[in-house]
Amino acid sequence: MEKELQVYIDGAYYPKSQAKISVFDHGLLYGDGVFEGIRAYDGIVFKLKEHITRLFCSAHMIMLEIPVSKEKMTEIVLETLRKNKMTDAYIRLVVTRGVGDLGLNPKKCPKPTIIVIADTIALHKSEAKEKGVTAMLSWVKRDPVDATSHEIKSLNYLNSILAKIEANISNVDEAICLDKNGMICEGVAENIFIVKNGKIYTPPSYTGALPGITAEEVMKLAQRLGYEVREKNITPYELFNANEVFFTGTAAEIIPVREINKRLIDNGTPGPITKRLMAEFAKLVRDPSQGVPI
Ligand code: PXG
Repeated sequence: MEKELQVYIDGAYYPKSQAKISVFDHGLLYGDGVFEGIRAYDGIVFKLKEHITRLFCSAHMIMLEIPVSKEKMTEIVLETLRKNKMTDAYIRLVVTRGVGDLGLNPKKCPKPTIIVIADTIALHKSEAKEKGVTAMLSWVKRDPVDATSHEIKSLNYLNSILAKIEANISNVDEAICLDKNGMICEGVAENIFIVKNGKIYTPPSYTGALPGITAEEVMKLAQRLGYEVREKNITPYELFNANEVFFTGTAAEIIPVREINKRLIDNGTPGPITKRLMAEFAKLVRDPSQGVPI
């Protein structure tokens, strides 16, 4: 039998089947906690420092004091990968408010729970990368920045899940959320970009989108390749009439979008700038200078 995954919980490792936390944990009872999704490629954890920084920023916003330092958290992630002898992995880092009572007051939770799972990544079907995915604008508006903003990578993902359910029941691959002003915001777990007349645009984070680490890297990459990249408000009209549309995210990497609400994006095949960025990004994630070695 294959050896079970070893999961880190609060200082100890448990086989996957034994990796359990209390039903009184406020991460479960109230979605009170923060997380990161990180990837390792060929023994290098891509942008680990950036992910750890974002985890601590999310925690700072919800006044959750992570009981270990950033250095220690980095070491826990690396150690979990070593324990599982993994060089290519999807890493889920979760910090919850911890165990409390049946009341939402976080004051009643003395000790946050830290969980690190290193698993294999379920890659998108290669068809998605070659042909692009279908998507729909969902009726679910992204929570604005003065609400439970997705700038915080919190355990509250119902906003995205509601949108994803609409995509599922409409038989499309992905959903796109608008902000409360009707501007394009982001996918359910991806940032979004459009290409128009050779220039690249993405919505600003004040639309309520998560400041994606992949998006940031793709913007820098595109600039290095000589493209103009701008953050700007994007209307549904501009989205439907873009030359190219693509999503970015840790799990998705770069995925072309071929159709939105039954409107083809250009001729419905991945465009040249998307394809070039995909090829260059595939090299970037394997560049040892872009991450931390396991
Ligand atoms: N927007 C949202 C709302 C996200 O949750 C992104 C954008 C892309 O951000 P990064 O930093 O990954 O480029 C995300 C990322 C999962 C999973 O298992 C979710 C994400 C990433 C990895 C895995 O659902 N969300």
